[in-house]
Amino acid sequence: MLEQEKIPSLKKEASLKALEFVQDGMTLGLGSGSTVKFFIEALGERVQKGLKITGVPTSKETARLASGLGIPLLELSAKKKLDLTIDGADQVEVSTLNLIKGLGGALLREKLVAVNSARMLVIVDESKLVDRLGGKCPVPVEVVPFGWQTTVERLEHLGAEPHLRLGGDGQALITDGGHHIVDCHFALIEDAKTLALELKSVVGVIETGLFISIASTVIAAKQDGIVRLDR
Ligand code: A5P
Repeated sequence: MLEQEKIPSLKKEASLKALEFVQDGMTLGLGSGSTVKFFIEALGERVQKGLKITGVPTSKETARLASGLGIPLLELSAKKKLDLTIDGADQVEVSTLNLIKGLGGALLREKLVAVNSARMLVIVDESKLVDRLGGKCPVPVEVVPFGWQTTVERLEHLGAEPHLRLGGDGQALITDGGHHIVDCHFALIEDAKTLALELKSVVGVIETGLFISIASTVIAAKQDGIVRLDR
């Protein structure tokens, strides 16, 4: 049984392991979330000691953190092919390395940066590893604010139990891209690839938090050690 208080130190362990994948001269996609925060802090220390890398941030929050640590940054539009993206995940399906991402709200930029990278390295603690995606973890779906209520109805027709995500102010959350997020609850997802295509075809949907065949490697920190999974 994984105790909640052990999770931060496992996130940090996975992050430090990810540093081993970083080489001088690389352009790195910098993910978002509490796990990657540990990675970016450690990367910042290496940069201050002379490591030469450039980062492409996946959120305004990551950009703020990384630039504050002296990590040189570029926009994705300035560097279309990245060497490696390092990011967290909300769920990792162990048999496929398909992911659910976006509980932190940055899924659109995270996916754009990941698919423009030669490799995507995912860092997680063991609580994120699952046999099947879905269940208690919703699939975040980024939608256009215009007429979002109608998009929600179309999502319901796909079998989702959708909930508009609210921000701290109780209003609909606005993403870095100016959109809303609808958290779609499903039972365990039998065929994540098909569901991703179906969700993507809904009018009003911009992107989904289902990352299918994108992750190359997962580093999972478990209480009894670190596990590496490759696709
Ligand atoms: C951000 O939008 C998400 O995709 C995060 O990568 C994901 O939620 C993992 O976050 P934590 O590392 O905070 O669990």
